[in-house]
Amino acid sequence: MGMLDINIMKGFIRFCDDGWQQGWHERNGGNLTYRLKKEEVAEMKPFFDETPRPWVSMGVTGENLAGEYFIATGSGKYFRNVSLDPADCLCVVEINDKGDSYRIVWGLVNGGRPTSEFPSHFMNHSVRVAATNGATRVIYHAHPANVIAMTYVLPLTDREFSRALWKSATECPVVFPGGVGVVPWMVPGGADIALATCEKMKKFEAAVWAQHGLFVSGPDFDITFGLMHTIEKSAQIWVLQKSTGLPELQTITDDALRAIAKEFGVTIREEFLD
Ligand code: 2HA
Ligand code: ZN
Repeated sequence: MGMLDINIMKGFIRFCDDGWQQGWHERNGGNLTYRLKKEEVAEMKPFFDETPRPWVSMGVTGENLAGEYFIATGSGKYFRNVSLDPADCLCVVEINDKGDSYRIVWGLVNGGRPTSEFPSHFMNHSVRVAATNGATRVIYHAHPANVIAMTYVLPLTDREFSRALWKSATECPVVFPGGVGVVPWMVPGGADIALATCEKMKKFEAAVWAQHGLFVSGPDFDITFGLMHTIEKSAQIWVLQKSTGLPELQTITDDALRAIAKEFGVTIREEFLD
């Protein structure tokens, strides 16, 4: 029995592998973090390092995440390699009691630090935990090609992207009835993109990063991976449809979106409908 036999760690590794298989993680692209449950931390504790590494200030504060533990992908690590050598590619970090610093308690055995987007992930966990009464545990960033392609040709508004995605596949209004937010192009890895994403994530569970990728959140691995997958599949249909060059003869109407929402008992964001 070791760290890699623990179910939640197996799930994290499988998630990374699935993202790689989908083609969303060229080179070191993308990152994943999971906020551990108390009982999962207890299961892992016997395998933590005897001496935790030093505290590292994050430059951002999430008071509602004080004392929490996260599994995170490592900065510069490749999703392609995670399942081959999890202890080299991943880490578990503990957050201090002020919610402004982390320290590594397991993993990254050959050195390194959590993902370059850790401040972004951390702040977005904080915002989503507040927005969902503690339900959110997963934040996931990937580079799915069709979502990125859309950001070159559609106006970068929440409304335009939500409508285009909802209308490209019938399941979309059920899977993300709240729609998606859109963040304009920004330098990755910094505080600015973290703050801009947080603003969107107060309202949405997913945010498109123009000319870069997609950022999603959710309560567990299945739902979060499924959200990334559903949005990218819809974007693929949108791109394929436009690529035919043929005029659009029919689509899912706004009233049809309302009807789907009613049938499936979800609240679609009415302000985005005509
Ligand atoms: O981890 O995807 O946005 C590499 C990235 C940064
Ligand atoms: Zn990225």
